[in-house]
Parts: sequence; C-alpha cells; structure tokens
Amino acid sequence: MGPGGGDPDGQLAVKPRSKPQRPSMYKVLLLNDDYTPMEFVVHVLERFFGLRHEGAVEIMLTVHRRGLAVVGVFSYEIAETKVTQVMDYAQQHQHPLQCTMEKE
Ligand code: TYC
Repeated sequence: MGPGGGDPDGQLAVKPRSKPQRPSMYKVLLLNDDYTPMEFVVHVLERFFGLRHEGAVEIMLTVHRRGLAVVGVFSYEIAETKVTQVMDYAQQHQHPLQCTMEKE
C-alpha cells in the first residue's frame, strides 16, 4: 500500500467491511441453586464484581427469588474472566453456584 493507506492497484484480497462495528457486549448471569449459602453469593458479588454490600445482597436476593439475574455487562474477554473466576472460586469452596454469559 502507498503512504496514504489506499489501494491504488486494487490488489487487496479482501474488501473492507461496510462499517467498523462496535464490539458486542455480554451479560454475566448468576443462577440460583438450593445449596450455595447466601453469604457466599454476597461475598462473590463483592469480590469479583466490586459491588457494595447492600447492592450485593439485593442482587443475591433477586437471583434467589427469580432464578437468575444479570450481574453486569462487559466485553467478551472481561465477561469470560468473571465467569471463570466465579466458577473456579465456587468449585474451590465446593458450592454448586453457576455463572454464565450471554450476548446482549
Ligand atoms: N438459594 C440459595 C439459598 O437459599 C441462595 C443462592 C442465591 C444461591 C443466589 C445461588 O446465585 C445464587 N441458600
């Protein structure tokens, strides 16, 4: 390519896509179960999602009552990291807590 970054010879193999797209965002969801202690879930929300205690209690109770809740919305990489951190931590403590992600 020339200094202007164009393609004067028309030799690029692939045409540029129509428009640059924003990266997709992903919801991180926490799922209810009958065995994970409420305090553990609150601790997870504080530790990995930076929630204040009151906010963590509120989300935990939403999950407990409704079956699941969105904990946050992140880029793919961050969402994946959060899910892995929560799942590993729950497993270390032998709780069946489940955390998943879903494209927004
Ligand atoms: N239902 C659990 C209990 O009664 C508490 C709980 C809340 C578990 C949220 C998981 O994601 C969860 N001990």
